[in-house]
Amino acid sequence: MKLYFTPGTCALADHIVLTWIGTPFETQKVPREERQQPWFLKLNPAGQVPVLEDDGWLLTQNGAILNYLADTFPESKLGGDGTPKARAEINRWLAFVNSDVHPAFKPLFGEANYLEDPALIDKAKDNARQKLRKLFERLDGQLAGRDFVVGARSIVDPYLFVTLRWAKGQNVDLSGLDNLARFMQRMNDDAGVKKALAEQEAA
Ligand SMILES: N[C@@H](CCC(=O)N[C@@H](CS)C(=O)NCC(=O)O)C(=O)O
Repeated sequence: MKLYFTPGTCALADHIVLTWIGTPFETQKVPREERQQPWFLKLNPAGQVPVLEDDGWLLTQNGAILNYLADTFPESKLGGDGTPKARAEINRWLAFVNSDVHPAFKPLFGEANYLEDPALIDKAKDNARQKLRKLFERLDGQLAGRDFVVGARSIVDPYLFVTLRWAKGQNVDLSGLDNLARFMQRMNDDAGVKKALAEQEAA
């Protein structure tokens, strides 16, 4: 398997999951400016990471990639304990992170620049921060009494970890969200997380 990634992006979630699984895999860094180059657009016409290549087969969309990894390596239990309900809980929170939390960052990552007016852009960014605060409050509530989002470690946790790193970098107010703070610490202390981060930094 080969993972195409840009350091610090949502592809870090897949990098951590592959590391947790312990299967051999290759990585290829795709610098930000290369994502619109023809060679990369052949892999993903959307010009986005992550892309996973498995025996010449290309898979895009983070939710699909994370589920594919969980299904390919069921012994990892990162897709639950095999029951439909456990998997549905994982997919409920994976969708929350992938479809609600992740896109809410877009104004902070330049999507509001078309407004051209710096005051309006700042307004859009502040609005995004407020929306994100509410989304993270829900995740903080879900983490009450749980070490990981659904209790046991799963494919959701690395994705949430990535978005928390972005939140810190973009000054989203996470004050008082103690369950999230404990989760972040647990992830930062994790050997697999440290390994994936170090590999991305060195790439
Ligand atoms: N819906 C896609 C979104 C992926 C995505 O937004 N990737 C970002 C990095 S976190 C990216 O490559 N952005 C570059 C771009 O959109 O041009 C997925 O879930 O995989």
